[in-house]
Amino acid sequence: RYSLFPAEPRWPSNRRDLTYAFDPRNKLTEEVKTVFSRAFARWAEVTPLTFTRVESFRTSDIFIGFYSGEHGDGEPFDGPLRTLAHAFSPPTGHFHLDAEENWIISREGGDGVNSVTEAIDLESVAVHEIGHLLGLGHSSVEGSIMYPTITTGMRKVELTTNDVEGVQYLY
Ligand code: TQI
Ligand code: CA
Ligand code: ZN
Ligand code: ZN
Repeated sequence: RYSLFPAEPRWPSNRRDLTYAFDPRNKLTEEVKTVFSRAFARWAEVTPLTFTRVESFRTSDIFIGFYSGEHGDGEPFDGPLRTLAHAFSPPTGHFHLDAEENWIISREGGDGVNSVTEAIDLESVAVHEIGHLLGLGHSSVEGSIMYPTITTGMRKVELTTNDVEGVQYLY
């Protein structure tokens, strides 16, 4: 079953068209940014929410950035593996990723095998963290996006019925 945060925080009904921006200090490539837009699109498809990329970091609703170690919110990253990313519950919008992971972008329809040591699939983590950004906690359903396990190198990006039920309860 899906879970929510205790107070069931969610984006309010007058904020259904959300914007997101990338920390300009990261200088991300268009390829990396596209991975996030694909991840947002998966949640937009099953909710009344829309997600639009904007250039202006700070005035957006959702703030995405890659950081190393302590980065100002008291939840330091820890180098390769263990903590990969964190996202805060609504309506905060902070979505941080550990810059020291071996992030990979895997192909649609790929065989899930790759040669990068301890690779972490960026889109899989993005889809999971966006679930947290929208107010979902962890799910007990194995194989769901919000199930709290990911296998290195593996791509898991399709929302399951249980993920959809959780987000549709909120929105
Ligand atoms: N980061 C944890 C996570 O996103 C942070 C966290 C721990 C958390 N407990 C929480 C967030 C409870 C909200 C509520 O789950 S992580 C996965 C996993 C992580 C973990 O870096 O450990 C993914 C990031 F476990 F699901 F695979 C992404 Cl996909
Ligand atoms: Ca880490
Ligand atoms: Zn952080
Ligand atoms: Zn999680």
